[in-house]
Parts: sequence; C-alpha cells; structure tokens
Amino acid sequence: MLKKDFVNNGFTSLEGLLSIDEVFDIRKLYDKLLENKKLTAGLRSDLSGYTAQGESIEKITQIMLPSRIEPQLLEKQAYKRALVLAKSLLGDDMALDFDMLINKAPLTNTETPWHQDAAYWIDLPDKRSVSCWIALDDVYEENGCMWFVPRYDNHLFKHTHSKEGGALSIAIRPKNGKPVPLKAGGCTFHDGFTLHFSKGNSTNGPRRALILNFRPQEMIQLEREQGVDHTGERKFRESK
Ligand SMILES: O=C(O)CCC(=O)C(=O)O
Repeated sequence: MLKKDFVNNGFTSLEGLLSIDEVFDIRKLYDKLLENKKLTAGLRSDLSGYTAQGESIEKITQIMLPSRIEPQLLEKQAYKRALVLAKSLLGDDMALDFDMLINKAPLTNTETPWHQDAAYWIDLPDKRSVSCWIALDDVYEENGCMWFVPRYDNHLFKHTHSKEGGALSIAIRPKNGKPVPLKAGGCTFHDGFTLHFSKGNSTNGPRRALILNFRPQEMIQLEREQGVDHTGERKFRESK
C-alpha cells in the first residue's frame, strides 16, 4: 500500500514510525539544537527570510545536518526504519544523503511555500529520491502539517526566492493539495518532484519536524564530487 501510493502519487504516509519513547528522546536533542545558536552556526537559517532582514525571532528554523552535531541521532530507530522503508520504496541502493530539522515555533504563523525539493538540488542522472518527514508533535493544518499534490512526472516548475534568503517557491498555489495530519512519531514520504507546502503554526504549541533525505549511493557520491554536502548556501536551479 505504502509503495503503491508512493509510486502513484509521489507521496504517502505512515503512523507510528517511532515509538513515543523515541519521540521524547529525539525531542530532547532537537530542543538542545534549537536553543543553541552557537552550536548550529553555519548550518542554521530562517526559511521565512525575515531574520536575514533584521528580525530576531526565527519563523521557520532550518538546521541542516543535525546528525553532524549530534551523531547519536544516526543510531536512532527513526534513521534505521526510514532507511529500510526508503529501500522498499525506491531500491536497495538508497542511502541517507542528508538530514535536517524544520521547526515552526508557536504563533509564528508563517507558511512554507509550495515547492519541489529538486529545485534545491543539482541535476543528477538518477532522479530517484525520497524525503521522510517525521512529526515530533501531533501535526494538523493549524500548526503546519504537510500538504501534497499528486505527482505525475518529473517536471520541474520554475522556482524563485519569495524573500531574500528565504525558501524557494513556485508562482501558483495548487488547488488540489491535500493536508496530511499525523500523530507524533508518524511520517510522510515524498519524492523530490512532488509539490508540497505547509501552513504556518498559529497554535500555542511547537511544530517540530525531522527530515531524512535518501537517494542512490552513487548519486550521493556524484554530489560530493561536485562539492554538494547540503551544508552551504541554498542554491537552486532553473527548470528547463
Ligand atoms: O516542514 C515544512 O514546513 C516543510 C518541509 C519541506 O519542505 C520538506 O521536508 O521538504
């Protein structure tokens, strides 16, 4: 079912990827990283772009490669189970390319615009990729659960920066997007060409997500040979 959905639509979801004990465990590491700007310097940015323009409160905190700072994350069931599932969706050559945190603090109410992840990446000959977006809080429309549009092919839409230093965005707002609410510990899987978005967090609680991205081992090697390790400045490519 998981694979059929993913192949047909470019996304799928699963409750209970993590036990609630592991959710609590990972939250502790997550909060430590969120609170420590020194520790995360150089890997941290605000996808809203606002902080870059002088505001001090981060609206959408992105921290790249949290497992580089906290290697114990790599030992968590989350990483092990997500890899097994990524292999079952796209093949045994799948490996972890990068991980990241995307946090929407309470009452920051800032949406992540509609985009395709492939717009952030270099063009690779093997297009297979899957991102496992893990909810560390219960997520629903009002605090920023993920929304997806079924993907039909590998067409890459034109993306632009909605705000300087902020997230990439396509020009239109799709009408056929579907929200995917989850319990803490549940996850979604989406392909690099699947359009997705999340509303802002307008609630009093946090919306913490841990995202693991998988692609073929050979493509990861190609990326590294070209200096791409997902730490640096956000670059993007134009659609053809
Ligand atoms: O967490 C979000 O709001 C957006 C996540 C996202 O764009 C992604 O995981 O590719």
